[in-house]
Amino acid sequence: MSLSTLARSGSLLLSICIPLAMVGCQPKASNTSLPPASPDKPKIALVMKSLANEFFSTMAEGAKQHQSQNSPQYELIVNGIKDERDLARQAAIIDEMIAAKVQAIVVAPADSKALVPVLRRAKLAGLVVVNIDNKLDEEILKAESLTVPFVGPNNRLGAQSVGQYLAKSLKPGDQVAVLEGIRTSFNATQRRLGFEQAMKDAGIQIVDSQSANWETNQANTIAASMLNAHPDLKAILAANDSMALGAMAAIKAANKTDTVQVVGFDNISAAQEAIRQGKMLATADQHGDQLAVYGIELALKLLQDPNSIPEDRETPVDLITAGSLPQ
Ligand code: ALL
Repeated sequence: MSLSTLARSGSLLLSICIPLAMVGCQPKASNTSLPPASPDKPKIALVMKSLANEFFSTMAEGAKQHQSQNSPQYELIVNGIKDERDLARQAAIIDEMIAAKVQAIVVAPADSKALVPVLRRAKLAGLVVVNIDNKLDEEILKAESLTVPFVGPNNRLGAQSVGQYLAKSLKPGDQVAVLEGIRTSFNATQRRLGFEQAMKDAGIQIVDSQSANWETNQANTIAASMLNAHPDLKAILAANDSMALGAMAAIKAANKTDTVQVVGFDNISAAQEAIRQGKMLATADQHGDQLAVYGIELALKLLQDPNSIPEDRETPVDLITAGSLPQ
C-alpha cells in the first residue's frame, strides 16, 4: 500500500492518526487533530520506522484492522518516520506521544541503543512500553534498570534458514557478499550472524559484508561496487528485501542475472514477485501484519493488569521460496 493511501485511509478512521512527519499531524496536547480523549478507553501509540518500507505499512494495516475489530477496547495512533536513520524524529514522536498522554507505546526502535533514554522517559511518565520487531539493547536496559518486554522473531534463525536454502544451490568455496541493516540495530546484527553461520556451515566464503542501512538505493550502490570488486560473486544475502531489490537492480545492470543469486528478509510484495519470476531465490516472512498486533495485545494486557509480569514473546518467522508462494 502506498504512503498516500495509508495516510488517506488513516485520516478517515476516528482513532487513527497517520505519520506525523509526513502529513503534519502533530499530536501535541494542544492539537485538535488527535482523537478526543476518552476517559475509559486507553490510547495506544504504535511507533514504527520508515513507512516508505512496505514492511511497516503492512504492519500499520494489521494494527488498524485489529483496532477496528476491537474498537471498544482501545484507540490507536499510528506513527512512522520517513528515513530509516532518522532516530531524532522517532525519539521526538515518542516525546509527543508522552505529551499527548497516551497510555501505552508499542515501538519498533530504529536503533537498539539510542531510543532507550526517551523510552525511559515514557516509563517514568507511567506509560506501558512494549518493544516490537527490533530488540532494545539488553545491557543498556539493565544499566538503566528498565524492563521492557520484547515481541518479535528470532532473526538469527530466520536469516540462517534463508542462508541454508541458498547454500543448497552453491558449492563449498563459492564467494558471496552480505548487505547488512543498520549496525546498531539488534535485528540487523542477528541476521548477519544467521547468514554467517549458514555460509560457514556450508563452507561458503563471505568476501564482503557492508551495511546499506536497510535502504534500496544504498544497497544498489554498494552491490554494484561489490560485483565490480568480486567478479566471481555467486550470491548477495540482504538483511531485508528493500536492500535485496537494490542488489537485484545492480546485478541486472552488471548483466549478471544468470550467475548471481539474491536472498532477502521480510516477504514484501516486490520480493514475492521477484521470487515467482526467478530473480530472487528466497526471503523470510516475519508476519509484519501481526507483529504490532501481538505488541498491542501485550500492551492491553499490561494496562488491564499493571501487576502482571511482562514476558517476551517470540513470534513466527518462515522461509519463503518459489515453492511456498501461491502462483
Ligand atoms: C527491521 C524490520 C525489517 C525492515 C527493517 C527496515 O526492523 O524487521 O526487516 O525491513 O527494519 O527498517
